Amino acid sequence: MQTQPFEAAIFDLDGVIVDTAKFHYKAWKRLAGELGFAFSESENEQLKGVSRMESLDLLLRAGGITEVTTERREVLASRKNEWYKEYLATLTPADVLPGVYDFLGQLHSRGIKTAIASASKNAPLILEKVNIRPLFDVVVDGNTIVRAKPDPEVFLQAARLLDVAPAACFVFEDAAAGVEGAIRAGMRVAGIGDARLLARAHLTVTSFEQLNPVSLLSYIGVTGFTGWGDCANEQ
Ligand code: B16
Ligand code: MG
Repeated sequence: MQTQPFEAAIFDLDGVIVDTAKFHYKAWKRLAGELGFAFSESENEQLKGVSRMESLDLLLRAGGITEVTTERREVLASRKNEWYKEYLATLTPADVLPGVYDFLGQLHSRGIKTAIASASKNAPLILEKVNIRPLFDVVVDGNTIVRAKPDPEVFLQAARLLDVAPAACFVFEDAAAGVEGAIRAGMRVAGIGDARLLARAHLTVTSFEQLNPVSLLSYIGVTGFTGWGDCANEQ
C-alpha cells in the first residue's frame, strides 16, 4: 500500500471544477441532430475526458457515419466548438461545482499544491469566466499536451511543473479516460460521479461535498485504502 505523503492535488476541469460537461453534451447532441441521428447521454459518457477530434470520431461512429474527410471533420468539430463557446458565455463563478471552493481552501491551508489537468483547449477561457485560475499553482490543458487522456501525459506534466513525484499526487476525475490516465501516471485517483462508470478509481464520490480532506490526507499519507468510508464526510 501507498506510504508516500500526499503533496499535490490534480484536478480535471470539465465535470470536476465546473459543470461544463453538460454543455459539451448539448453541443454534440446538437451536431448529431444536424447530421440526422439521436445521441443519448449514455453514448456521451464515452466522450468525456477525451480530445475534441476523438470525441467527434466517437460521435460519428455512434451515428453510423464513416469515411469523413479531414476537412469535413475540421468543419464539424469547429461547428460544435462554436456552439460550446456560446454556452460557455453564460458561465459565472456561481457555476463552480458545490464543495470545490471549500475543498481547495482546506488543501491550501495544509500546504498541498494544486493543479488543473484538462484535455480542453477551452480551459483558459473557462477558468477566466469562473475566475478560479488564482487558486491553482499550475494549469496543463489541451493547448500544451500532445497525447490526450487516457494517456498519462497531462498528469505527468502537471506533476513535473509542480515539482512533485507522481506517487505523491492525488487526482480528481469525472471521466473513465481520465481515471485510466491518472492510474497510468502512477497516481491515486478519486472518481467524481457514478461509481459504476468510474470503477477503476481508488475511491468514488458524487461531489466534493462528500469529501473530507482531513480523512483524505490521512488515507493518502498514513493509512492504506480501506474503503470509501475513510474519506466520506460524517454529516
Ligand atoms: P475542448 P476535461 C475535456 O475536458 C472534456 O471532458 C471532453 O469532453 C472534451 O472533449 C475535451 O476536454 C476537449 O475539450 O473541445 O474544449 O478542447 O474533462 O479533461 O477537463
Ligand atoms: Mg472531465
